Amino acid sequence: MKLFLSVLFLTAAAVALVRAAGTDGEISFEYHRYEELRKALVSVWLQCPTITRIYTIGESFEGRELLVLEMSDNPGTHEAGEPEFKYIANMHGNEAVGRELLIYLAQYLCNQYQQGNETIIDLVHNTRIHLMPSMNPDGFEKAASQPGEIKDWFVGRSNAQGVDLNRNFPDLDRIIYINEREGGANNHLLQNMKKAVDENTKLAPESKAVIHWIMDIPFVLSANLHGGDVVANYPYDETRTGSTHEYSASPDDVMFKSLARAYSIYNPVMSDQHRAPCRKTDDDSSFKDGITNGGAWYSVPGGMQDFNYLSSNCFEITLELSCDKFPNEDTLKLYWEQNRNSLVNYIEQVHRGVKGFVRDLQGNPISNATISVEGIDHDITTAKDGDYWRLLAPGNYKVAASAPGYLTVIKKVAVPYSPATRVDFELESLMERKEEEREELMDWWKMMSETLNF
Ligand code: GEM
Ligand code: ZN
Repeated sequence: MKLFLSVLFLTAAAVALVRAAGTDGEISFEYHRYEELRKALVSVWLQCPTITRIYTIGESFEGRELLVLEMSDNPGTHEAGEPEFKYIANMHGNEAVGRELLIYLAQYLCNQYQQGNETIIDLVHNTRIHLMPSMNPDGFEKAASQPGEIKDWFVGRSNAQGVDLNRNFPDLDRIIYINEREGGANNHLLQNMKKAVDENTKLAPESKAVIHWIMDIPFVLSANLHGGDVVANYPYDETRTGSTHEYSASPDDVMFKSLARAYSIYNPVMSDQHRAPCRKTDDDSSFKDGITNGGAWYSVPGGMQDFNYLSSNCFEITLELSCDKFPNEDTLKLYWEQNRNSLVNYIEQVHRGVKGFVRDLQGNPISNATISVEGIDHDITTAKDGDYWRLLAPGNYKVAASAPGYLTVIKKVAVPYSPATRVDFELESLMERKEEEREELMDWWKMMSETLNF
């Protein structure tokens, strides 16, 4: 309600703003403080009302809204079979480039949609895209309030309670590493623990809000935008042994590399083999083609990236976009140009692998069915309408759909680079199977007794 009212209030102001600046269709490359960020999102909504929606997932410690701009041909609803994507920026409040890039991305997608760009129209029609420019608005205000153009390296990184949000997520890596050795779940490790999340006093409000968001929406793919280096970082972030640097492959290592590369390849700075490290003292030895495994770079326990992968169906990578965390305003246009194609191409990756529906023989959707791929020890599950998306690199796979009380079905699938291969499953209920067998037996007895004249 509060948001709705303030949106209405902002409407007039934003219309005036759009008209005054004559920015209809243009992007203004400047920093946006909290109020300006709100206005910028509202003006995208005003310009593209049929394909956008603004919502909030909660509040920061100091009460600022955690705003999201959604883009879809049907804003506000999950459409059966349509994958969901998210970008989150500025979880470290002092890392300002990602925050701005998501505002520009929203403006760009809206402009291109209106101008008839077929690629963007297809993307918006076939994907539900969520953009959260700032996960740590309090930290940003603190960083941005520093006088002068040169900002301190750390001021505003944490939230207003002093919590580093990228160390604040439940450390599911430790659980998965035990399960790998001793057996146990290989996905959705936080199942039935929503209450424990709510009661956990160590979780910052920003982390809590994002955890609920991840649990509530069937996200398929995501990226987390940071700054301070230039690389696309993929799971796992935490090393198995606890050592500081150690390649830490997830079961989806091949696909994660491909996803990270899909970002870096269109960013000329990120993919430059001869790029000098951001600082002479930096150890970039794990970087290749603009990508790195998280653990190989340095171990991060309690990060958001691995939390996505281990608690939900969502694959997330971490994008480091600039050597400076809070660069001069006049460089923002350059960062946009370096990242624009990467940002769009990365969203397109959500349409790879295998996708489809799991239903029973009557055609009813089976939600929470398990989709497993032979050789990859990480299952995903179906959403409410029985719809699923299993990101996979090109190759031949055996994909199984199973659910308690049903017979498992296995299918062989050839997966190209893209688009996703459609594979639907029809599962026979074990109850039905038993009933069928009983009827067959009865028929047989009837026939026998008739022939033998009992
Ligand atoms: C990082 S996150 C990205 C790097 N991940 C790993 N495993 N090295 C952090 O949270 O420390 C960097 C940043 O703050 O941007
Ligand atoms: Zn960061």
